[in-house]
Amino acid sequence: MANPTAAVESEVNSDGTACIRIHRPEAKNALNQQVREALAERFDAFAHDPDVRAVVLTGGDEFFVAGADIKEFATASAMEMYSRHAEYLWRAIAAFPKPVIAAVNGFALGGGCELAMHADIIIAGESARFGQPEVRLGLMPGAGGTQRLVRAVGKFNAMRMLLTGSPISAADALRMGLASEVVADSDTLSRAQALASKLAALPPVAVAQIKEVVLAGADLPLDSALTLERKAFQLLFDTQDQKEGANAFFEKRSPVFEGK
Ligand code: CO8
Repeated sequence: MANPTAAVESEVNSDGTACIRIHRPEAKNALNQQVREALAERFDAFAHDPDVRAVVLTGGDEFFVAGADIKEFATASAMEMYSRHAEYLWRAIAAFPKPVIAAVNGFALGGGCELAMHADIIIAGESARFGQPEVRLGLMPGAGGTQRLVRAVGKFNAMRMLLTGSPISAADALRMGLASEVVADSDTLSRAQALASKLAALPPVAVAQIKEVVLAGADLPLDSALTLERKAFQLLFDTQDQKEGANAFFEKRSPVFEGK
């Protein structure tokens, strides 16, 4: 892949998609500070790159991410953990305005499961295992695991995962709503890329508004969320892409969306 940055590699494709790959096989892709900084840097860069309309996030064919790097916090004090301000790095991914598709084969544990939950769509290979094992280390999730998981799978599924630390299979993740699709391991990345390519061809302002309203609205009272939706819906009538979409429909041709 082009643009290697430490253990995070990325490439931008001509179809408007980008792929970000974590590549630290010696530690099962564990998220050390260097990987987290590189991830934040890539997401920041792609947020501002008009040639990127959708991102695939992967760890490769065999494992996604085995969590935060345990070596980096085994002996850390509370003030050391506080001073690292990992939340600034996670925020770059959480606030990323374009669709993110996680392609997950193998383990997505701890910070790896939390990273997958930052995505908008999760394509899981049959080998995928999702878990929040922090409790077994005398810890708890610290990057959204107690909050995003319960919102995704509900209290009783989330509590079982969080309190026991036991990972779940791809099939269980699909059943619970923690995966969007399960495919053969050999198809995970290509399926994610095909989906990203489809999203990249859609009107980017509408796509971004849908993502923003779904995420922001989920934590608002219904009336406020519906107001937010209505305002975003109205905003789209000022885009050229909305006119292009309607015109192409009546002219029985494929629309060409320019993000304007
Ligand atoms: N951190 C550091 N090194 C790791 C990690 C990790 N999370 N996971 C694996 N490694 C290393 C191993 O130490 C080993 O190194 P070495 O070869 O030098 O001994 C190498 O990767 C290969 O690992 P294994 O031999 O254990 O490989 P297996 O295939 O037998 O097992 C597993 C793979 C099941 C993934 C196993 O390695 C494992 O259980 N890993 C730890 C999983 C875990 O507990 N993750 C949660 C970490 S805590 C966390 O994520 C908190 C998040 C908080 C938010 C972040 C805020 C900073």
